[in-house]
Amino acid sequence: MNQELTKKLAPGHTTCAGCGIPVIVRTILGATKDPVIVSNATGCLEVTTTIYPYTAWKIPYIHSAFENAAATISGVEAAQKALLKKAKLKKSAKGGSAFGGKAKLVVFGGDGGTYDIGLQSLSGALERGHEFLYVCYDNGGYMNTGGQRSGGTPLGANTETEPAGLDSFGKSRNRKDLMEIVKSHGIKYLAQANVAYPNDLAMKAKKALETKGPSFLLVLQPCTNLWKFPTSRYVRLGRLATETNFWPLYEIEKGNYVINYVNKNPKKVEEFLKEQGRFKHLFEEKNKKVIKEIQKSVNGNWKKLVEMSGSK
Ligand SMILES: Cc1ncc(C[n+]2csc(CCOP(=O)(O)OP(=O)(O)O)c2C)c(N)n1
Repeated sequence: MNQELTKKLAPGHTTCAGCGIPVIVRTILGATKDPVIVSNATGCLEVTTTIYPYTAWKIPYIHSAFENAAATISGVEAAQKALLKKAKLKKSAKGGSAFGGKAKLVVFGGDGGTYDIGLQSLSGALERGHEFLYVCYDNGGYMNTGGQRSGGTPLGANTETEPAGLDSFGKSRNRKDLMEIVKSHGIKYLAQANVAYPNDLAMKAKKALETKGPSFLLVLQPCTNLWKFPTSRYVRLGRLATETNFWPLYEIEKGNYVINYVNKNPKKVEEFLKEQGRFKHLFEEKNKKVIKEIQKSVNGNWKKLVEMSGSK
């Protein structure tokens, strides 16, 4: 494996075959040459990289509880500021030494840890204006514990806690609009990305890591376990999410919206749904109205985004 890529997160982890979480972490951390300190909420990334007595992390790493990963990094930032003030830390560290100079501070959390359980600590850290990057890798469910629904699970998905059956078509509500929630804190940079577009993700990571103050990235991470598709379709499926406008790529920089991938002829959302076992039941006659509902919401969200970005 390319040594540059594995400088911060080693290959010796235990994520599922075909999981994109390590790609997300390496792409984002690869966007800076500065030292980095990571705070990680409990979840798939944490359990697969820190199996006692081993660790796949080659940089300072703090496993935080589910609800306080952003509070942990707030403390690290305050400590770093104090050390800089006392001249016990250099403003920049040549050669990437972990403790020699000012580090970039990054949080990783899953959608359960971000949309739901850690939202209060994220909100507090954003509002206080700490300088850090928060990354939510969104696989649409609480995966480390077997696939419960989260505030990020899409309408109609079959999950362990809102299963599809005789009287249920799966998740009964739309996803929370996490980007708008984060935006409302008035931070300078946030963006929605997708692991299937790594160059776009790297560009956004660089901007986010150079932002003075808090920044935020919401990254789609197709989960072979929950979404139920063959690993060989991983990139294809990720791209379908964007090609159907289900998961648009966009940035909000100082309040200005920029769409990074414009579909002249977007595919129908059905194309994305039909590839996944978690939406299989929607193709039964009695549930087809839910597909229409999803398409309606995708169209509405896209229209809003286009209006916000001022493009046609
Ligand atoms: C307060 C609290 N509630 C529940 C748990 C149990 N728990 C640990 S990891 C996890 C799922 C994490 O889901 P998510 O944040 O989406 O990350 P993923 O596992 O999908 O990477 C749960 C429910 C916990 N550790 N702490």
